Amino acid sequence: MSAASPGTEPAASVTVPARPTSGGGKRVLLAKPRGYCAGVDRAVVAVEKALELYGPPVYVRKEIVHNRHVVDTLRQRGVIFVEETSEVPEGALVVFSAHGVSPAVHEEAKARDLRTIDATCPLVTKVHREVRRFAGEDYDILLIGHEGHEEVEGTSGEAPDRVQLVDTAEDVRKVTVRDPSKVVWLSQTTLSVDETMERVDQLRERFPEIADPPSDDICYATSNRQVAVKAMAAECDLVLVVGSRNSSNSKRLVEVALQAGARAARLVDYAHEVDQAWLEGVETVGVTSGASVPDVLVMELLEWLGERGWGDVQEVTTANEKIAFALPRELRGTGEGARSSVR
Ligand code: 10D
Ligand code: SF4
Repeated sequence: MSAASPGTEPAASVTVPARPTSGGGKRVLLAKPRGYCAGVDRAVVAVEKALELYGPPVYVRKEIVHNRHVVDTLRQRGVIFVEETSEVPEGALVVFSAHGVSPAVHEEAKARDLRTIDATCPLVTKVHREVRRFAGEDYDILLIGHEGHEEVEGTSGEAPDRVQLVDTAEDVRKVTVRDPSKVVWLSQTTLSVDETMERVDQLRERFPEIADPPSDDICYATSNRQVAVKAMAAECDLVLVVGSRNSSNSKRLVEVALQAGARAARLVDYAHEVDQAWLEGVETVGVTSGASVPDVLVMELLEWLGERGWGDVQEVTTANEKIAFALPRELRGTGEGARSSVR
């Protein structure tokens, strides 16, 4: 992976405050960057704009992003979430989620005369383009990703005959290609950077000529959040990651925290889900959140911790993110630069 992700300024220096040496050492280390990425903010704004311009109901295929609070809030405002476009009434408006959809889904929507807004993150679209390009050049594409995840379903759908999903080490052992000199690996955007590199090493042992993606597929937000949690993990007795169970990048933060030396790590949607028993004997609590998580949920967790004695909060900054994306094409000119209100 590249040293600094695009749209990111590395912090001038990263200081992880040392533990207090004597008594009353309860403290919180708060990771930065955490929470909303540019693709999530754009997707949530797209739904808000659709509600504003066309009024409810607005249909959204799948969860716009994998966060319970975001989905529940938008549902209360008049969004109807569906699993498939076949559930959307003919002629109605449907938004495609940030995770992207296959060309077959676009075709189905067209056939049913649906009006569409495509909120696919531009960094996911970039991987779709790579699949089309390598498939066009007749490569076998080994897509590293998690089975059943919406993003890989959309990405694979660009060239189902050429893409094979590689999730586990066992998948690497089993996969076969037509011509080992014409094979490339690509990946889902929200994977563990370290685990992916392990998978790539295993693939390279089997296929020494395997080509790399033209640029990193794991996105800046995923890798920055992992770097931040890694920086503080070894100092933490417990890391609390705010995020939903179906959020790949949030779940990866729990794993990365544990691998980087946190004594324990847990995923919670809300502060009230924290079990008091997790805090027994704990001095340093690390806090971070996934790329689909509004910061208000992190603030509520800090308040909850503060009420229980963890009021000393120190931010550990490993990078400053500067990236923002233009609205989906269908919404251009409807007020650029807006930020989502579910934050
Ligand atoms: O599960 P996930 O990490 O891919 O999605 P989530 O909605 O939690 O975060 C945003 C990431 C997207 C839309 C994939 F690029
Ligand atoms: Fe885009 Fe990365 Fe955010 Fe996914 S996690 S929406 S790829 S910026």
